[in-house]
Amino acid sequence: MNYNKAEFYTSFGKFSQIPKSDRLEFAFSGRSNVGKSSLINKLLNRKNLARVSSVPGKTVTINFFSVENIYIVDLPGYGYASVSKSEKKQWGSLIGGYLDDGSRQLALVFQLIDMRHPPSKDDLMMINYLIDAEIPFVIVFTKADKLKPNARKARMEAFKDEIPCFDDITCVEFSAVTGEGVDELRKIIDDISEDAVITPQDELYSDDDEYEAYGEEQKSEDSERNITKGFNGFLTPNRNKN
Ligand SMILES: Nc1nc2c(ncn2[C@@H]2O[C@H](COP(=O)(O)OP(=O)(O)OP(=O)(O)O)[C@@H](O)[C@H]2O)c(=O)[nH]1
Ligand SMILES: [Mg+2]
Repeated sequence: MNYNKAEFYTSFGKFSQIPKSDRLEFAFSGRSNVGKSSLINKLLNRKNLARVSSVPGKTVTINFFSVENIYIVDLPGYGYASVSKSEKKQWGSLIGGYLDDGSRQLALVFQLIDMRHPPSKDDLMMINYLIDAEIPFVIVFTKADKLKPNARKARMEAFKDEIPCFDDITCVEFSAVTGEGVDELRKIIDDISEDAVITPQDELYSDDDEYEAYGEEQKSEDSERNITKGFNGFLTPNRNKN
């Protein structure tokens, strides 16, 4: 994939406004200020395509960037203390609506966690949500440049106990300052995009009842084709196994 070919596509503050798409989507999730926009800029080789905020909580929209035949999706950050109740509600319906939308081809979520700190309550809620919803995800530990080697080692060791199903989750250590981890992220996206079988939009089911009516056999056939549930490398961990 030529990451230099990225363009800003569109931005939405309400889930209902987001147009359907036939493209694979790679979404970046994490608390406000964790470095989502900085990571996307690094990934796409641009200084300020995804705006980096000095004030946390600035990105309250879902922003789509187009790279060749995929979309990179910058999700609004969570966990910013001083947002109002109504803003929180808007955030919830925006993210929840997006992640729950069975008619999109969400290939993978990159869940960002600040490497310097234990995961927040909201981070853990997100991770548990992704596991329970069977959404394939990778954890990216950000701001790696801010830790000295020993502190970094200690933090990475601590994450093993702090994050559920840690052993089954693919993790990438990243810094937007040094560029560490960026090749790894590109490779993950490239590998999925190359292997992907794109399901045409009109064959995706957004109505669960209609989906049920197809019966189990058809359903499993569908799920093999629908890569949102079937990409082998990053299947979400099975909680029952642990
Ligand atoms: N040292 C260092 N600073 C970083 C890194 N990534 C992001 N930052 C800084 O952290 C702050 C927040 O970065 P953003 O990329 O705007 O974070 P965000 O997750 O997009 O935040 P919201 O849009 O509010 O959700 C900025 O001041 C960045 O310069 C990194 O890898 N290393
Ligand atoms: Mg941002």
